[in-house]
Amino acid sequence: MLRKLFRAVSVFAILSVACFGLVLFFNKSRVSPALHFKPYYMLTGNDTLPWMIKERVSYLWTLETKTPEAAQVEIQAPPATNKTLELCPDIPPDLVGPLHVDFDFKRTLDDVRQEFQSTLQKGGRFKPSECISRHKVAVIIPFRNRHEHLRHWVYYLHPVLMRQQLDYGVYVINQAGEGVFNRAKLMNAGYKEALKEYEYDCFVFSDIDLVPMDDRNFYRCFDNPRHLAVAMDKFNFQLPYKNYFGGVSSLSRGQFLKINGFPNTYWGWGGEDDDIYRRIVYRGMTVSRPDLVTGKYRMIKHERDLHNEPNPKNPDKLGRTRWTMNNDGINSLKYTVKEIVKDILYTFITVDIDAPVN
Ligand code: BGN
Repeated sequence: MLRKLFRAVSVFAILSVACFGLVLFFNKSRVSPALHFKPYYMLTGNDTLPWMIKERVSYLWTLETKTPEAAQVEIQAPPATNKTLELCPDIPPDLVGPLHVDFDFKRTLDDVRQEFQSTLQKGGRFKPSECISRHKVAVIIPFRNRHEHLRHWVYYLHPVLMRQQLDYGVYVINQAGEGVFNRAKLMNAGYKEALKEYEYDCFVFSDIDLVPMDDRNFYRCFDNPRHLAVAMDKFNFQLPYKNYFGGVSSLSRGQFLKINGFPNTYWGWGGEDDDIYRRIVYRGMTVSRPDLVTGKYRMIKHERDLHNEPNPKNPDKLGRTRWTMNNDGINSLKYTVKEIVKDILYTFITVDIDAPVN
């Protein structure tokens, strides 16, 4: 009887070992190469025999029951969580070229806010999400009582600046009070205020009533100061004169400082842009420009502004730029900030520039 029992147990033990051997043999090809050299149980740090057998069998069981897809997923690298962005290409890929621009449409500022509220950050700030921009640009707009122009400007310019993949902010510099207007001094104040917020390396100075007709006209900085508004409709899509530097221009921080910024003393209309042109030349730089097709602009028609009459003193001042530019500029700028309002479309900064009444 005892002998029978012993024989039965032996046969059962032999059969068990044989089955285990077979399972191991048939699953060999599905175990990763690393596991051939270093068995799974040796990787676990627990090497009691029953535990090893249990682990081995359950491991092979999981291999057996997995679908091929699931097994595939397991050997894939984990999905990248914080993808590193690359620098944007020098030529942005989504530019469209010539643009249709008209000012008849009755869009309100609120309409425009609605349109851009999901793409812009407060203060009219933007940076591309798909790459790291090569250009940190502050767009500075001297301003007073031109809200009807502002809505057109933001409507047309934001998409252009976005397609150009700029890391940019729009700063509307509003002259407080009813004194004589001073475009260049407002632009100096804009330069200062923008730099308080962000490390901009490029400054585009734009009149509020000028909209580019081609998105290949880059709102960025170049090796030399750039004049962008070279072909305005009001000048029959030509430069009005060879040294014209009005409307829209860009200067890097270094270029701006090299000319001591812009003059603060041109009150009223005319001459400050010619002064800036001279500063550039006197500091040994040239003016860079787009061609007359890329550089086309539409100007919003308007009545002449109040308190911005041509100043008869300004032509005379121009003759002295070479000497005055060292002491009249960013190094002598004085103004006070009255208010800063962060709209979704722009940062609106009201400044007191101590303007004479007449
Ligand atoms: C010029 C003005 C510029 C103006 C252009 C275009 C002067 C200085 C007088 C010697 N220059 O005549 O400021 O941008 O016309 O309108 O007034």
